[in-house]
Amino acid sequence: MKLDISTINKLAEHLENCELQAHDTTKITDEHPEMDWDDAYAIQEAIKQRKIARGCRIVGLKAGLTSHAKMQQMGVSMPVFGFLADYFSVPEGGAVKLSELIHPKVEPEIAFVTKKALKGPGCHIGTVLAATDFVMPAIEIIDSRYRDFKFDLKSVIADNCSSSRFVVGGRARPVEDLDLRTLGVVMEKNGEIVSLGAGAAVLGHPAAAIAMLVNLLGERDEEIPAGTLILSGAITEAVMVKAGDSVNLRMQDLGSVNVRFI
Ligand code: OOG
Ligand code: MG
Repeated sequence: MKLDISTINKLAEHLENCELQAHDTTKITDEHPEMDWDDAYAIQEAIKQRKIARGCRIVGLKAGLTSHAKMQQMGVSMPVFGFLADYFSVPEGGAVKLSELIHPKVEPEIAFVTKKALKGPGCHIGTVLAATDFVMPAIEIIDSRYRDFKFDLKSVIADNCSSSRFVVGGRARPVEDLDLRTLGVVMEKNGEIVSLGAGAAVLGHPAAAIAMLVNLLGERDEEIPAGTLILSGAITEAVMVKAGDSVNLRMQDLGSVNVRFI
């Protein structure tokens, strides 16, 4: 760690205020180029603790930058993880208020819900599949607090990986009868196709993103409990949305999920 605890808390407060007040900021590594990976996750953790202290529940986890499409779009090269708070959850078919966000984008993702605890090291696709209760289609709404979505990995980790809202829906299905690699994904905005893909876009197999997350948390001696919702990361590039837009995500064998922006 390169930053002291008061700097970590100050940066957490700053980034969380940007989130809660929907205003953007310059990336924090501009002022703190010395910060390291542990500092970045410590800031994210401090944001989580601020929310818990205010009575928020943490309802899940997310992996991010797990596809080449996303890494290329954001100019970064390594997956990251963040947390999901209760108020991030939008009901299926629900409306997201743009006044609460800065510059949201939507991403098509496969959501996993676990039925057994997972702990690294050594977690692999097989462990993840054996511990998965069911998968569901998810639209993640990301909203980087950084101006123009311009950031580096440490800045985005500190900013809880741009987490902002998510919608899960469609059909919840156990993984036994699904090939998550060839699972086709079609996302439409206002009736026009804006992204197409298949599960394999995420690290070759979406369960590999969950395994990566489990192993990263294992380095901190943390386990993921049974019953956890985990977003495995965008299959395609994220797509900008504005007021009046309506987004539909269809996944092969998993039905569809919708969200509107007002
Ligand atoms: C970082 C979050 C990326 C994903 O699914 O890849 C992410 C960002 O692009 O702002 O959620
Ligand atoms: Mg995402």
